[in-house]
Amino acid sequence: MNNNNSNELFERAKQSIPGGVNSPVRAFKSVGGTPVFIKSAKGAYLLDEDGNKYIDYINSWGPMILGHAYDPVVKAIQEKALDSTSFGAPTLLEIEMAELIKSMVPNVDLIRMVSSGTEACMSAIRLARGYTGKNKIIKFEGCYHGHADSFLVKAGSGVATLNIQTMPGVTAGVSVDTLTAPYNNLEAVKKLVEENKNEIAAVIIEPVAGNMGCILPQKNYLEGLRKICDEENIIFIFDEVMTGFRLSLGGAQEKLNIDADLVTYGKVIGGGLPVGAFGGRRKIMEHISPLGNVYQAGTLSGNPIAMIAGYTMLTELKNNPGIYKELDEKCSYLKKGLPEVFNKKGIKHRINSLGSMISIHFCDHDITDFETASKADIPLFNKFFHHMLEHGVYLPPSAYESWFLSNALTYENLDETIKAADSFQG
Ligand code: HOZ
Repeated sequence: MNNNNSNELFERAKQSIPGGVNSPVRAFKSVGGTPVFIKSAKGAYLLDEDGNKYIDYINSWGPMILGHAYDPVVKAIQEKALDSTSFGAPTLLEIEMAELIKSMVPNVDLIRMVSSGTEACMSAIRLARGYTGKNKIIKFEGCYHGHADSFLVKAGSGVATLNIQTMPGVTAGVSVDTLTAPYNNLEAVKKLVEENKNEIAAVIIEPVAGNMGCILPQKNYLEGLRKICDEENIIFIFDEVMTGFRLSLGGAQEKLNIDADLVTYGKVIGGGLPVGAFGGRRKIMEHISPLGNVYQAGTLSGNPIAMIAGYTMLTELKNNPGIYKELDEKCSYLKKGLPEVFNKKGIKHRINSLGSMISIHFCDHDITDFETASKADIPLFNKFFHHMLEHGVYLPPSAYESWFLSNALTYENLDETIKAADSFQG
């Protein structure tokens, strides 16, 4: 595979951009080698600057549920851009977007648009603190809620990928208010709540974790957290940046049949443009300015181009809910096919998946939290990543990320993927 152009571009990028990338995971630092520079994408495929074509399992880390450059979304963006790209003033489209989301997520009464998942989670935490009058939060080891200071404690995604243990730039004063517990361990949360009686404002969780690979909540775990939050006047926040509108129309809340108090969204609701949002019950959300005094703002919040992209994609999903079954079936096909080839070679592995989120850990133990994920064979994953890339399959360049399927994937693509894995010697 020729990578001359990507290699040259990476060298050039490093002269002007820190590490040559605008987000650390992209740099291939943990898997090694040089990142491929993407020129364009259509449907299930990415095309790089050297003309190599890849089946895409990142899909912009979630949003491309319908595949890249999905015609109705592209057309809507093109048309909307003719009316100007930003106003910094209210629009009809923002109301339509909020109404659309409310129609899909019943426990959202009010929703505020922002420009990223980081902003959404950061604002939800501020709101929880403002609403409860308490300071501390509980997050889970290996969960990633964006790069706001409060969340960079035992975080997943790039923080885990790059094995960053201490975080220069985040003050001890901030970190002290972030308590952490292992994922899927209810007892640890009970203990933290007990030790910090009447001090916990919020519990924030990825209801299906996607930043330490894909990890599912065990039976009654989220229900147990829900109960603790109810008993202790703690705001239960679901970070649905990845799962929202991906696992089902109503996201993880619907798929797992459990309600959070606040829910945060990200890239998915922008259809690939920079968008985030946080929402929930009116009694909590009405504490946000200008209704209340919890301040939160943004010139580009509700940006018309981002809104039309998201609105168009969410409308497609709402009008074609059968897409979720198709995605589930495609993911199940992969989940069945990959073990067949690994088992033939005696490659020990675990595959976790739900809906269209899936990941592989090379190990002989179940993956239920960050500790079990980090005990998997990371060097073997890195080798697998490069093998698949060489064979035209683009996976997340880290064992600590979920893969995301798009419905543009055909069964032929899935067979090609399984065939590529079949030639991996371990
Ligand atoms: N885990 C991140 C998505 N939630 C990866 C994307 C990034 O950090 O660039």
